[in-house]
Amino acid sequence: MFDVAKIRQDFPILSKTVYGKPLVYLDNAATSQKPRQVIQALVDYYEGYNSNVHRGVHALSMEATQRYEEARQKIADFIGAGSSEAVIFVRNTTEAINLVAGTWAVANLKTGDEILTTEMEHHSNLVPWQKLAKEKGIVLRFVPVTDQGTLDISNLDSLLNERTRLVAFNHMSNVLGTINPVDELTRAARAKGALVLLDGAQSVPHMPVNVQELDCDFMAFSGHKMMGPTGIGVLYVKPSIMDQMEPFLRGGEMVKQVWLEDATWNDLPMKFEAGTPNIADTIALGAAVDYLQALDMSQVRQHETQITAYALESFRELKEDLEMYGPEDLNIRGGIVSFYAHDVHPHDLGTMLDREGIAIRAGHHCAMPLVRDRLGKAATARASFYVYNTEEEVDQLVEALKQALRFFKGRAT
Ligand code: C6P
Repeated sequence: MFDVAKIRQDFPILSKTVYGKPLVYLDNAATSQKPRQVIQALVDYYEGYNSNVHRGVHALSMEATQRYEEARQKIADFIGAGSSEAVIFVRNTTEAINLVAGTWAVANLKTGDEILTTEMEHHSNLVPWQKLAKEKGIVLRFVPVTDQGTLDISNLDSLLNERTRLVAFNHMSNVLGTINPVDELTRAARAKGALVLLDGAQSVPHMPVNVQELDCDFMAFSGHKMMGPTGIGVLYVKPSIMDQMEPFLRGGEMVKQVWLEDATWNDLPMKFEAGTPNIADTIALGAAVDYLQALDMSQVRQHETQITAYALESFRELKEDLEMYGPEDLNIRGGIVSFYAHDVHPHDLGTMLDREGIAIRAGHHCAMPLVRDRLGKAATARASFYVYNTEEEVDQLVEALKQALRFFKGRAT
């Protein structure tokens, strides 16, 4: 059974009060909270076997290396990568996508080639491609977003052609909560011989994800959104493609032989991990994966679907005052609820909710082309859920929203 009360006990921060009110943490799409098990993994490393990896012959280094590589294997298993060699450690989703843009794309794309992405991307999956487009004369195309907050894939034929080399899109939108149709997009990409990059920042923490079943070539995600520490992220690369990629950063660790004027590269995936890696946080991400595996990702998804259904239903009584975004169909909707109150700026709303101990995010969510240009708002408010959130917390959110709306409406008249 999915025992939320028991889960909550694993997260020390959830017993905190903010302005004298119990913390209601609804900013999980920005970063998740960390269970004791993850925090303890950090303490264990620093207190018990802190040392560098892949270098020493001493006991501490061997233990650190073993645990670091065990974490890689856990993560590979978690996303169904088939082999731990397919997992490259980076800082976060942003760095993972930059790695693909700076290596595979620089080497393989030429003037006139095209990249298809979407109007609902996080800046991380736009700005690296813009750089490439400007420097190499690559054409960017965008799948539009419907009024329901889904991708309009009805005109894929006109967006894809023989020059399309990459289709890069998010698995789940961080603004709309939309779970995108990977199958359709991947099939269409394959038909044109294009590779597929999935931004899994919002999907990997919240639902079962199997990169081989999804048939993507690259998948990027961040540890800090899935109960792991900040500063550790993952790039999955299909091994046949990684084999042909040049290194991203150069220096120690990623080399096999070095002469004064030349060098050869280390085995995969170390060829892509230059310098001393983020050892403690990698091992702690392994602990986060253990925690999620024990919960069972299908159960995680089911719990969040329930909370989202409850939130969408509860928000109905505010429908006169709010504009809501994202699909209603919970089969294609994750635990993200973005909204805009007609009478209150999202930042004012965020500040008022904060005074009630409720943490939401207000802003453009690093998706300006979607929020500003497609939704027509400078900012939205966003509540995002995780395994420890409860229906009572949704009630508290709705109650605080009502209060805030009453307050601002009173001032407006
Ligand atoms: N979205 C949010 O509040 P980093 O910052 O590299 O760990 O993750 C970037 C990123 C990439 N893609 C998607 C879909 C994301 O949601 C994010 C991070 C956070 O929505 C911070 S802006």
